[in-house]
Amino acid sequence: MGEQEVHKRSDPATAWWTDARFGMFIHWGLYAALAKGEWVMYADKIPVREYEKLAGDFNPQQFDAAAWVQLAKDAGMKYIVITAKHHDGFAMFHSKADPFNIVDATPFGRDPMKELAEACREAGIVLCFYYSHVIDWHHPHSLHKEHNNTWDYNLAEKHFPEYWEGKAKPQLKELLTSYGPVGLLWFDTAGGLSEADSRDIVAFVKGLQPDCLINSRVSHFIGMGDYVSKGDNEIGMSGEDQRPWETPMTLNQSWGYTTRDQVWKTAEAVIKKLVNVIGKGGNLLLNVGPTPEGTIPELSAERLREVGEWIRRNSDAIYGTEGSPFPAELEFGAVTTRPGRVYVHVHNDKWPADGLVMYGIRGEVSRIYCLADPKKKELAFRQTVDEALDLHVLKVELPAEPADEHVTVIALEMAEE
Ligand code: H79
Repeated sequence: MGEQEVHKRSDPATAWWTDARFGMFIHWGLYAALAKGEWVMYADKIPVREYEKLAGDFNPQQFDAAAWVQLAKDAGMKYIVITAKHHDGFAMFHSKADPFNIVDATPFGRDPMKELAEACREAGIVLCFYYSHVIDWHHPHSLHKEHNNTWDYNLAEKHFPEYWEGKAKPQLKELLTSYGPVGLLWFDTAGGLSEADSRDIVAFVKGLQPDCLINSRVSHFIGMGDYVSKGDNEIGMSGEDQRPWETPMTLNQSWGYTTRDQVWKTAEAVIKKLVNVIGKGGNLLLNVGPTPEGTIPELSAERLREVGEWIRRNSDAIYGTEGSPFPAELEFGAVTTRPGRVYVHVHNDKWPADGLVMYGIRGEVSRIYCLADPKKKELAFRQTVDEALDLHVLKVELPAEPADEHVTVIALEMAEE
């Protein structure tokens, strides 16, 4: 681990982020124009000169930063991570380091990152940037372990420092000096990056913005970055990571805008994933793929708003909570906690109408109710202890029907010690 610090959940450096629990990932770039996802240039081996022509027609007139930020807010998300540059090498911000950017190369001519930074500041949402630091199919000298542009460029002629010093670092400097405080930098696919270059980029970022967090994908060397990025769509197991962690997840099965993939998660599925992740102590970063016109597809927006309505009824059980203290996964849902409270997130399709039974709650419980119930009507319960077996059992009488949609949170108030 070297000089890298190990952050715990309570660490002040990462506290804003671990408290946030839920963020919006946005994959938006030139690739949206082809509506085949963000890997289209690589998959179709589109020559750089051809791909550049997309910029000439890229004019997302309907882009409205305030509307995107409002959607994130409505969804109950506290931070936004947007692709400032994905693997195609196209900067979605005004870059002096490379004219292949949205301000200089398109008729649109606006800087969406600037507009988002302002909208986020006004709304109290933390803005964060995704930056593809190793893969860049546009630059002749970017060099990745496997996914290179080999149709335009000869691998043998690549001289990585020209990309690293000439584009990656200058653009990161632009992102860290022109848009106000950046909550975190989300790096991806570090395959082939040396340990020295990984350390170089971490030091470079921290030198410009010491409070900017960095995800673990900055490097393939274990332990780097301020928190662990799980694999794409991977949730993991309880207690698996010593450090704070985050699951990046798609709403359909793609990241960038596509018309080919129409398998969408329902609001119910998202809520269940969210409580699964936060019950294990992680964050969920949920992706949307805006259109070339600059809008977030309405189906995604509708589902996110429905998730947000559920979160608003249950916010006490989400923001600033810790994961479950119980080692085993609960078959009916998840648990989050905060001092003096235990929240049991029960999946409605597993509603135990004949009573909720919890093992291992040692403290004395004073009050139990459904969080979504505006009257917070108390539920009857009984605590028993078999001292010989050290078995603590809590049995709660539940209403016949769940009190909320999809997942019902049962709040346990603990008596003062
Ligand atoms: O930004 C999103 C992805 O584009 C990115 N990570 C998330 C957050 C990512 N980069 N690399 N990968 C994911 C893994 C690469 C998978 C591949 Fe493929 C399998 C590349 C080629 C075969 C997926 C399937 C992409 C093209 C076809």
